[in-house]
Amino acid sequence: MGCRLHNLSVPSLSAGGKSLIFCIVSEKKENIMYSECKISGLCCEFLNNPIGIDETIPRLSWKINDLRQGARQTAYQVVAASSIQKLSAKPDLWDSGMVSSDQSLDVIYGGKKLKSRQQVFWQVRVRDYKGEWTDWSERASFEIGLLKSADWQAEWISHDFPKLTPANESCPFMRNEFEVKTGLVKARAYVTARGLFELHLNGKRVGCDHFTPGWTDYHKRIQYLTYDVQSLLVEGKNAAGAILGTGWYAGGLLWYNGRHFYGDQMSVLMQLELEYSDGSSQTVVTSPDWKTTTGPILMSEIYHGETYDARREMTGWSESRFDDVAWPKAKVVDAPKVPLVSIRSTPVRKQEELTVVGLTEPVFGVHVFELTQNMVGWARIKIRGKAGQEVVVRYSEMLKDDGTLYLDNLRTAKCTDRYICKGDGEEIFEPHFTFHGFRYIEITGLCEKPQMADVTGIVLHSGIDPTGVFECSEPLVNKLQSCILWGQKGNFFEVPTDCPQRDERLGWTGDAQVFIRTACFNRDVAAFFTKWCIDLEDSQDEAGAFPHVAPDVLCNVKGLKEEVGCAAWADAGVICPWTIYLCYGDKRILERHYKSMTKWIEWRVKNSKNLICEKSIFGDWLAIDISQGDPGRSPTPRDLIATAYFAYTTEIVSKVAGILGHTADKKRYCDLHKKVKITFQKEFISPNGRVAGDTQTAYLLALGFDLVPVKQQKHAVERLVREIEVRGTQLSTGFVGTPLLAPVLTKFGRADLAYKLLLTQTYPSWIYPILQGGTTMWERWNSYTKDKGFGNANMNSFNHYAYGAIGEWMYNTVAGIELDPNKPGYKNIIIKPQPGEGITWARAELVSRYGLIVCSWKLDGKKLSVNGVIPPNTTATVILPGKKPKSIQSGKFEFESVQNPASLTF
Ligand code: RAM
Repeated sequence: MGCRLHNLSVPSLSAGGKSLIFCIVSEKKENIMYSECKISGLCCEFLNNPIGIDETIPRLSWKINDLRQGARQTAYQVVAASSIQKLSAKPDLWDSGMVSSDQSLDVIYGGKKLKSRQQVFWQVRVRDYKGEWTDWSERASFEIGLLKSADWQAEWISHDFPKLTPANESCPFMRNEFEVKTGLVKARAYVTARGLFELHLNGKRVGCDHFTPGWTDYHKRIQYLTYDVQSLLVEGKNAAGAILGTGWYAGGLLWYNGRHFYGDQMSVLMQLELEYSDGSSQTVVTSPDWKTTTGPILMSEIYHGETYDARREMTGWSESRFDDVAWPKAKVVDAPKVPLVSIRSTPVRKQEELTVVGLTEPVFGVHVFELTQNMVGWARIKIRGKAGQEVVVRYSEMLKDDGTLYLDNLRTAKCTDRYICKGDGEEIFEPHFTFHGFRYIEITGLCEKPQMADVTGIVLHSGIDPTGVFECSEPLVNKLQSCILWGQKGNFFEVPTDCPQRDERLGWTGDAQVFIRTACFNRDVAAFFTKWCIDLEDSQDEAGAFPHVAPDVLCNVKGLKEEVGCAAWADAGVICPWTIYLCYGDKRILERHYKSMTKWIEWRVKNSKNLICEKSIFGDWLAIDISQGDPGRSPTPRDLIATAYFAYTTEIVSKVAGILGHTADKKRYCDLHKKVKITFQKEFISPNGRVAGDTQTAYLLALGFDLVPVKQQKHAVERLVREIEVRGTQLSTGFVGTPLLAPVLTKFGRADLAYKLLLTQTYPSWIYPILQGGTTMWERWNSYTKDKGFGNANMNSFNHYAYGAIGEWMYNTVAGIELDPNKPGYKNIIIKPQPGEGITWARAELVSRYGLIVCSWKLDGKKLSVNGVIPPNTTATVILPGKKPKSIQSGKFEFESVQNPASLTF
């Protein structure tokens, strides 16, 4: 339990601003004042002391805290036992012995076979670079969940009232009572639902997770959660209760008012396992003995909001001695035919609170509250009203000129909460199974004037801990970083979504693959993407094509099923696991998805004509020069986009084959990559370096994916530069080209131009939306302009992270922290800041899995000073303008180089 609401404010983005990492690290009580050498941060499968995991050969990781220059691990020893006592006395599960190795991440558990419910306590000690052993670390633990279907004795139960219809959308409440004997020593609740669930025990909500059991393709797998509930139980009579919501399973999904995508009846499964000091055990399960009814939640839908009638509250409904005589019995329903799997990532939780900074009444009785920030979650509202009085709460990201809510971009999503007062003095309302994307909250139906303090913005998103800070001398770029981060927070909601406000909120594959590198800088998304890569693989069709969204809910939409395999979107199936491997050093994600990656490449081979691919449904989505207003009709030839991506992902798969030791495959994909590259060159590149289409995106793909022959590169770069300059130094790219702009210009010696584009303030640019009032990334460069108003409402999200993919370049080029693909997970770090005109200092921090990396530079005339920190057990290669690359050991570093920044050469 013990959830804390993190009230993290955005760090002050000035040179002297407080480091966000410092706040986070100290909040987690990690020892950042390193002593000689200590071990901390023990985790298992990216999670701290997880319970209920289903990896039977889990991997263990730790961090080494050692301030000494060159500190590193030279050996380790891990011990594991089935109890704390045995861990100290004689570990009965595993003793790795002394292993001479610097591996501190993902050490594979090599002890006795683990079975369902097995609890494992473990510790590690390491030998430092001076040959001295540390003390044993603090103890950590992990616990296996229910591995076999036979482990489940509980039955799936449902409500006994008519199936969900628009007329009956009430959320079922379910309950039962049970006895707990004396001497309870352990209690676990294993729980899941078809729909969303809230579990209650003795009047208290279990855990602090929301939107559980999360979103997977429920036709393929359903996640369950495990909670330690010992502290919620009492000796004697106890009660358990569950509330169910429709969620993604049975609620509205997509823009045509589709419902019941996976099923039309919600159901819950709960198994409470109790262990006593005398060695006995007891299991409490959902069964036909449970009772069910409807309560105050008359409707709660992800897109549409919640209607809550407080008069119907049933005080004490999940406590013992509650009178449920009038409640009908629950009914047992068929168990799903798909596996139940343990949740793999940290669920959605309340993460921050935002206070109201403005309150207006643009129309009599219509109260509009303003937050500082466009956000995702809901509003907590204090209300005083008469019994039966209905208060209506609506949400919007923007206001119209008259100060009322701009709702057009929500399309069919109603995003409306209704609260019917019980008339009991001050009442506090927060919805249950809905979320909204908003900066403004409108309340009507109040009988007295509200106060600003009556409303609070509750920010919800998946558990993705902060890892990155970026700041520099240009406040507008710092604001851009803040917009990117809020775009990530708002859209990392169970799956990486495209937008959190309208009737969509889907796991668009293209958006995710262009943003994933940036996401990995800002936040710890290892577990989040480990889970979503499974969703991706689940969504792959038999033939090997990946769809536009995962979980794939577009497959039933007329015409869309045939569209699978779209370049840059479907390629997420290769790029996402690969990026997680690079950023976190996780080889298992490659092993797990290797087959699916190769299947995708083979699909391309089969569906190409002489290795030219054509499938690029969305083109360079939302590029500037789109014809006939169709966002997919960009002037960059579609076959060029598709063939470029074919080459790119084939090359990645050839590398993966090599890493995994599949020698024959490696050869096959290396050869295939060469052939596709030659085909691309013949088909799309003229002898003088002109790339078909002559668009920025065409050059960016060709140069960025290394498809241009060396002798033509100079010409291709010149044409790319010309294309940018003839527009008055402006970009024309869409979702496909934009992420490549700054990296490609930098790679080919034109970082100066990348800086110019970054700092451009006119349309189209990253800064332009900020000058129009943006606090998040927008779907279009001109989603709103002060002179022309709102863009096409049909597709106009004010919280859309795709263009935020520039964040990767801000971290790795402006600030200078980059990974080394040959030593992934930042085992070797590339420190390569590339200052450019207009910025005089920059600084980034990144909490890698090895520890904190810092790189900070400032320019003083021609003098460039760079300093920072490399974590223990890693090395770095420092590459500074005009200097030879230098290898350094862990610890602090400081360098100077004298160079004219306008002519920086690397
Ligand atoms: C829209 C969204 C999404 C994009 C697709 C093609 O619905 O903008 O981001 O990937 O279209």
